[in-house]
Amino acid sequence: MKNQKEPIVTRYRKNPILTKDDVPYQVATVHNAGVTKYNGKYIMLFRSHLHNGRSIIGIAESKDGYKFKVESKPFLTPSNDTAFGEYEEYGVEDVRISQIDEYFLLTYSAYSRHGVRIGLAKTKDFKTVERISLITQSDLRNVVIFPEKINGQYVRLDRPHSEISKWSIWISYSPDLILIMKPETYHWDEMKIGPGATPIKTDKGWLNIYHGVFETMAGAVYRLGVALHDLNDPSIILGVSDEWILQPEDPWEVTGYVPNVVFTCGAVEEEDGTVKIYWGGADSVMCVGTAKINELVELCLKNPRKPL
Ligand code: BMA
Repeated sequence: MKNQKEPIVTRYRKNPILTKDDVPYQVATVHNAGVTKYNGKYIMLFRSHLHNGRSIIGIAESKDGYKFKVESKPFLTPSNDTAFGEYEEYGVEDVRISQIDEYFLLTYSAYSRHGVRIGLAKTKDFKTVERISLITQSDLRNVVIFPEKINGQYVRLDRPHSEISKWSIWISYSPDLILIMKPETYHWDEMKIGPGATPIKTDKGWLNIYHGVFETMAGAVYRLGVALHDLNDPSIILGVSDEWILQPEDPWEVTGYVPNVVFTCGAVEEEDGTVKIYWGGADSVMCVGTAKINELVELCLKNPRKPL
């Protein structure tokens, strides 16, 4: 285990890795990207605010996971098609990518006068994208789909806004919705928690990198934490780390469009046992850092806090 002074996530020394200046069309921010590997390359689907305050999704590509080149046109903008358009009028945000067989499933927040819902789309090649359906009722965002079917079912982590259990993580298998993890009182994630990156399969369980929010006198602070879910039944939580793994520290995480935010929508597992975690800094720029998967797993199991 690392000694206490060494951070569990090592920030890339050239962060931020992507900013609005790298985008060939006019945007105000680059943040909260889903990231995956396709054809040996890293694909990043990032969110940008336009100058009207609404968000669209751009696409960038990289050979090494650090240096990304943005394509000339956005990847996903609010649909003009009537079926989806009405629900995407206020913008599309925070894509998560999950590969199942030959398809990459994309979940994104669709904002409209009817509230925020999750849209599901799919792509095979990151050139064309096909919308499938809106998959939640309103007031639900941060949906992450597990990257394989478990016991024959698609499984997802949800974050409905429920008065019964505010801002918590639920799990659903097609029709079910089960509460699995709540914010912990007087803890770094006491205000809200939500799914972050697509879960990563390890021999000890599914590693879930999530975000937690703490309200301070100066506003909310967004941090990242980890939880471990049972491989065969991910509604069983094997452990939730008591400590956060990343908090806003760099200047571009502390100051920006929304101050004091690190927010993840994607992480990529590498063959050497590390994971590249991608996060938006202050809703303004994209950053990356690496961590050892076994250390993150150990953090979930050692001195875990209660999930509920
Ligand atoms: C959340 C979402 C994220 C954002 C975060 C901090 O509610 O809107 O997209 O990064 O707030 O502003």
